[in-house]
Amino acid sequence: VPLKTTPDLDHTVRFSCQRTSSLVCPNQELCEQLDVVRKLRELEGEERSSLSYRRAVASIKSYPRQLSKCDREEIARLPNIGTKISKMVLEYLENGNINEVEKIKASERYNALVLFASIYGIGPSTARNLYARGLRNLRDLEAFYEVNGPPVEGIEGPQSVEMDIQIALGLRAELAIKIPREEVELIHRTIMNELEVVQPGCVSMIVGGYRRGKSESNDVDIVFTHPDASKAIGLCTKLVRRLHEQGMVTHVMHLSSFHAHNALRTTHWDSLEKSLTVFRPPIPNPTRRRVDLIFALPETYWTAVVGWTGSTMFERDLRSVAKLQGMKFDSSGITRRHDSTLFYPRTEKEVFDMFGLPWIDPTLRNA
Ligand code: DGT
Ligand code: MG
Repeated sequence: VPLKTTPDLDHTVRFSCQRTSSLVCPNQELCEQLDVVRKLRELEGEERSSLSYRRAVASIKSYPRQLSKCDREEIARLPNIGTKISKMVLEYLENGNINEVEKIKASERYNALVLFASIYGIGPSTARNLYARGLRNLRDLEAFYEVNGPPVEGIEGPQSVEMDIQIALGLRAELAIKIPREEVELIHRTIMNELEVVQPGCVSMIVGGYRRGKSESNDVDIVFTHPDASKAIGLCTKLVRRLHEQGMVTHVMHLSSFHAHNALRTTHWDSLEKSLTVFRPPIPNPTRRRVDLIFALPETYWTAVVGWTGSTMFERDLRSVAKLQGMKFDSSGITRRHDSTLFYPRTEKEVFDMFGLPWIDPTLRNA
């Protein structure tokens, strides 16, 4: 039975995990404009400033109706919006655009950094280094990383970040194509059929943007577990091997196994085993897709589901709320800081209850 969200959650509360944020909001274009500044600041390594814009955009995302230039007081009441950003908001409401945003969008540096950082493995600082070396476009990137065609298939996993980048760059044209919901579902069904062969009785959920209602995704994120913990361990590697044998997983971008979640408690293991793969759906003329497979132990399934449903801003605020309560939240569990007690919610709702948060439907976590 789907849980119902409190319809009128206060949009002026501080953290985005206490509010509802729909996929498309009444002030969508304004949010997209401010997000350009957020992105530039992030690419320039100005984390604090970037976070201010991210928070401001999230506040506007939760505002329930379209803002107009007469709404000065309403804007002043929105959380996380300071003088500078509120001026930009008013500029947009007066003129329909923001001068600073127009300048950023027209700049060669911004466009090159956005392009570079769109390649898996290239973060902001690498992007800036590449720009400083004089690289400007895709051809420059391909020449720099010596990419001339699709990468050799195999699941050994890259030995270096450069190899990650080479794979992502070699497959860029394919991986840039968005995945419609029906195909996300087909990929999920296909993988579950193969998993049933490897280990019967697993359960799973499609998470990420798909679960938040996006009509098209950049990748497919799936969280798995098995009710019997002893059967869940090591499954990720087995599944990836099987999918590779069936010709479906062509590359592994990153493979991590169990590692410590709480460094102070060596007895507890991060129960998330994950594999970031390139997947070729068994359909005519397939497009290769990025598929993230995340394996949790049964007791951490629900924190993994919450942690991988997103959005990134929602997750960030969930961690902040947890921290204010002396707790640590991440995808692999909830820990009380002072005595390292671990908590294992048995439903998704229990994760919210644990932090005194209202239930927010996944489709309203688009902060
Ligand atoms: P997209 O771009 O259409 O795939 O949109 P999303 O929202 O599915 O974005 P994605 O796939 O990058 O991430 C899904 C959520 O999973 C996101 O809210 C943050 C979380 N997530 C992504 N990568 C990691 C990771 O390495 N560790 C953990 N714990 N969470 C992650
Ligand atoms: Mg995703």
